Amino acid sequence: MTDFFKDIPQISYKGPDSTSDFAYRHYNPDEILDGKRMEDHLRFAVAWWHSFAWPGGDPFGGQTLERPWFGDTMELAKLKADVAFELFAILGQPYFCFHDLDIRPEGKDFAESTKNFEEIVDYIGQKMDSAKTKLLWGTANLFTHRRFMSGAATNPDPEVFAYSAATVKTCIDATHKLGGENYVLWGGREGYETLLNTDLKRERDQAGRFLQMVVEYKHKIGFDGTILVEPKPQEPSKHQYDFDVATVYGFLKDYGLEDEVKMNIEQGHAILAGHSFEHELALAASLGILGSIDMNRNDYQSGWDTDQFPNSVPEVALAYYEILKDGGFTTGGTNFDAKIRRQSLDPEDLVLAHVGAMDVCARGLKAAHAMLEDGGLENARAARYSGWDSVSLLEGSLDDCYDHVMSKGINPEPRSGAQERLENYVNRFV
Ligand code: XLS
Ligand code: NI
Ligand code: NI
Repeated sequence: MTDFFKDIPQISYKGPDSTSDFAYRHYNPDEILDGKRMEDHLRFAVAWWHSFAWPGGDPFGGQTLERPWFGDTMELAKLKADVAFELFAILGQPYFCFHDLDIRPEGKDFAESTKNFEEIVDYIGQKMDSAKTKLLWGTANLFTHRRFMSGAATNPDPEVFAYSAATVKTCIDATHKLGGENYVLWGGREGYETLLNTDLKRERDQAGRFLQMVVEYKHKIGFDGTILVEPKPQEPSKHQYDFDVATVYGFLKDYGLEDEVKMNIEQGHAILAGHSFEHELALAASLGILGSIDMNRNDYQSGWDTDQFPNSVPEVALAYYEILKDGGFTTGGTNFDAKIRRQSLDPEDLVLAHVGAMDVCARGLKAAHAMLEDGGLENARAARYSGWDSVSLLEGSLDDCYDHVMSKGINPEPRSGAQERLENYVNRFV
């Protein structure tokens, strides 16, 4: 045991009337919704990078958080892992997620970085043997080091492509070894700064081949987790190739990957792309590629990817509504790709950020489940489209539509979309 979280109790469900800061008021892991435990619906994960590797900097100032494990040695990386598993235990968290760079010190070259990584992966594997927490997904950090400044898969330098592919191989191996249920690719540098020096077509083809290699490797080693792409329109690059769900779907189709790859959809990224979170989720569900979520919001005033923990039940409810309607998570889950604010210095701030977010998600899930059970939205939607039940226009032609209108003297009357009524309906549940 480290003493980082000393005096912080294990968090448990105390019910909505509890006034304790250190209690779940709504997240009750064993509560059954639709025949499934709440924990198994939500599948929460702690993000290693924001919770343990982020120093608290912003564009105008450096580190604010002091952590005894900050530094570049293997001993400190192990201390970080010890503290991480203590947080997982305090929260009762079923999952975590990591990038290679979050868990190991950077070595002097690829071989040393890989050696460090494999050693710490084994260390984490041992900790997992006696913990309940499992790996939701692993990923490679192909954006922080200066070698990736012009992209990873989309770099003009083939040696960076190779370095990135080699890194991803080690990260899939680690994810497989730790029993991870998904593998994520987010292309932070897979975009450009200026078109003046960029060959769009070539870069997109490189990214397509890279993703094919990932899928080929997954099958080669028998990794049966889901490969997930995480869309984001910009930041750090402009015009990222994985802009949003629709863009990524077109990309997957082009490279024959639409049955192999699903989406990890982040709330904040959806907002950056000019969408709502539920739009991205509903679209992915309709395309059969909804995989997992990063449940972190942006500051709506600043317009940046501020990675804040969720705190709006109505928003979260609409997101889980789409997820439940799609049948719920299979290998995916709810990752808190979220960081505390840079003034939140205390260990308990990290705990309470997760506690609050988990309660918000639990309330959202319960509201979503109740709306689905009640069926009000689905009935209204079915009624709105019910005219289609008695016609077969889609099998016909323009001529058939012409004959239909002429022969029946059709003159369509507009009908109300009833938006306010449906908004009022949703507000009954949240
Ligand atoms: C950054 C992304 C990143 C991915 C994992 O904006 O959200 O954290 O989730 O690389
Ligand atoms: Ni993000
Ligand atoms: Ni993310």
